[in-house]
Amino acid sequence: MTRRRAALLLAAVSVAFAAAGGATWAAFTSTTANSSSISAAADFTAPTVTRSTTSKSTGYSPDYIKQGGSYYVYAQVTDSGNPASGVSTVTADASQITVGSTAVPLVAGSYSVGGQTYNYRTALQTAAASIPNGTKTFSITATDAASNSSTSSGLVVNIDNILPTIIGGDVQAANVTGGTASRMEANDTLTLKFGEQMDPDSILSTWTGASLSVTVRVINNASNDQIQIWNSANTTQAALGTVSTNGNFVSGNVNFTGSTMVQSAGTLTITLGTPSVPANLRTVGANTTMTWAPSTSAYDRAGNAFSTAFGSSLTETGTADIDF
Ligand SMILES: [Ca+2]
Ligand SMILES: [Ca+2]
Ligand SMILES: [Ca+2]
Ligand SMILES: [Ca+2]
Repeated sequence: MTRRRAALLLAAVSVAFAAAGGATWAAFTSTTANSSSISAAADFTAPTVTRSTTSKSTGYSPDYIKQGGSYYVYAQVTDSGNPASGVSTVTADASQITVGSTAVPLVAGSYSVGGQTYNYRTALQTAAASIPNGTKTFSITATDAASNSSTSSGLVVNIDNILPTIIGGDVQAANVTGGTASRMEANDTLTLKFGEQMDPDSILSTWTGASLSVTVRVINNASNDQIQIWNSANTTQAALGTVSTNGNFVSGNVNFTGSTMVQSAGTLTITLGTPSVPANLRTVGANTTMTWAPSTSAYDRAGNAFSTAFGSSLTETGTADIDF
């Protein structure tokens, strides 16, 4: 093909597309004289919603909200094309959560929730006053500057209106393999179980549930020594209330520094670190039955705070046994 023929063909194609009226041409990338084809480049590709979540406005855990609660819809949106024309608008249909909210705009920015980053988020929304427990769906529509549009639908948010209580909870302790039973020591474990998964950020600010260094305080209290969990620096108490050992485990206060705490579903496992005053540790040598009074500051993934409606303290379950 001659250079002139190529130019004519290019012009003809341009006219044809302009007449069709549907396409926005971003650029022509190559028109080689020796080729019988013309490769044109434009953005015919709608943006992609890589991930999204609808989450309460506080804490760490994503994907959960409660009726009447405030929430955001987040999305990570990228546009492609050759070249991409760029994301123009992103909207959410959250009408199953908030009546009438069929096209809530998401604003570009840098957001983070549940350990993920997002580049679009709605303004703060308020869920309907009454939504049954279970799941609801939402969708996200993203449109690029060339008017290509895509919708991700059937996205799920969990509705949880049930307050965590002592029901389903437990407190247990275990002796480290090869350790001295009935004596607190490094690598013994304390297990605190809630009836449902809690938001770790409500227990210690910025905690994600991954293994975290903490200080375990054992407060001498005659024959009912008390246990509290504090942050690594031993300056902020975790919202885990107090465990009463009903045993004489220490003759004076002991801090287990470099202890660790990790979350798995509703269960927190605390592994004791190094005792600050080993001489204060005692071997109880008898069965003990612990009780645990959780904190009402802790809340679940939907933001429901721990409630004392069924009692403020729960008792170690199972057959009477030696602890630690
Ligand atoms: Ca709940
Ligand atoms: Ca032990
Ligand atoms: Ca004591
Ligand atoms: Ca026991």
